[in-house]
Amino acid sequence: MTQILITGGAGFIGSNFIRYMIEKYPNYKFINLDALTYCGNLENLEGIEKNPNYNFVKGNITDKKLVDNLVSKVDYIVNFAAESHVDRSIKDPEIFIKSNILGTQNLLNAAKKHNIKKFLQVSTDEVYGSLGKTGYFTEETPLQPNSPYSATKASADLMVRAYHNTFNLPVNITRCSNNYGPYQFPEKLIPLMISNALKDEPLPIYGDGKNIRDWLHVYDHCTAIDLVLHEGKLGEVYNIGGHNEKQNIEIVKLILSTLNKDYSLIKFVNDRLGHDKRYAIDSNKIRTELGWEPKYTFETGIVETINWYLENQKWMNKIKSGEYQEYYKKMYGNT
Ligand code: NAD
Ligand code: TDX
Repeated sequence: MTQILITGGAGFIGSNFIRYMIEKYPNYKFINLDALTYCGNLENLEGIEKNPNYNFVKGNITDKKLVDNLVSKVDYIVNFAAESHVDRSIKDPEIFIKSNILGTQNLLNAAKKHNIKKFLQVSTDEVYGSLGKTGYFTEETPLQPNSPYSATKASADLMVRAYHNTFNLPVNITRCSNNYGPYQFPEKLIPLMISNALKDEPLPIYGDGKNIRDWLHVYDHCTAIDLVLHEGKLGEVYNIGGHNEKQNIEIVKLILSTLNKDYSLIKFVNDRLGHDKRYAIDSNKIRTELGWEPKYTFETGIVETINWYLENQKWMNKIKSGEYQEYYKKMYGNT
């Protein structure tokens, strides 16, 4: 029976991935290793805990003994575990170095020792840096990370590459654009804006709101990772993106109009330090080599997502009642 270790499975993308895989592969066993940091939330996996093919372990990917023990039991590793928020990395980069770089290296060591069939590193388009008005990130674009977050993700990618080239470790790296969808922590643009709009609170937009991100529904990210895990050529990098470039201001206006709220809720605030101007992914390689196609258009995905947050306000309110309030004050003051 195929056994997969999924790290960071209580976060946004990891929990969506577990839900997707457990239904698609009833003959696989899954171990979810997650430290349950501020954004790890077992409520993202409600219902899944009863599945006999699912096993949750609370622990840190930097824990050598624990990781060695878990990796000895599995065939595959999919590494989602990371500190994932750019703004937090600007305020306090150290934990990013520990979790994103040292944690990945610890997993790689265990993968090498136990002859894992494949190590899949879930990375990001942010490792490529920022684009001007034109052009796309391809897998050959040089790594030029600009934030502490993306610098740690790029470092981890380079370690994964090194373990492949030096030790012949079977690996893949996926680099995806911005995800949106259910169970996203409300520090990220889309859930933050939906949740503030629902409460008639100001919607803080950094700078002029004209920075561009390339948005992909989390479901389509999951199908791409599944494909790379099973069919990706060893040692290769695959970019994942849906050709959905939008300015932040367009997204925020769309959320407000879908919720029948007034644009006067928009509040322009100080820009993010080192704010990358534009991301856009060329996903030709995964489309032509592996036949991946996204299911969602942005127009259908965003409406479905807004409805999910409308129907799951209890989930959101619980998150926002904890340490989140301190974080919000620190980030946005009295916005
Ligand atoms: P998230 O912050 O929602 O979840 C991260 C999860 O990892 C949490 O459950 C957290 O508890 C866990 N975690 C953090 N540090 C850990 C550690 N040291 N040991 C064990 N568990 C730990 O993040 P996400 O948005 O779901 O992103 C998942 C992965 O995908 C990350 O590696 C991120 O860099 C990458 N990624 C995210 C996006 C995006 O748009 N969100 C896009 C491309 C790539
Ligand atoms: O309050 C806000 N106001 C605002 O204008 C927030 C939280 C964000 N923004 C802007 C900054 C970005 O231009 O919106 C854009 C998106 O911001 P985030 O949701 O923080 O995402 P981003 O910084 O683009 O990074 C995301 O995509 C790549 C994820 O957080 C990363 O984990 C992933 O690797």
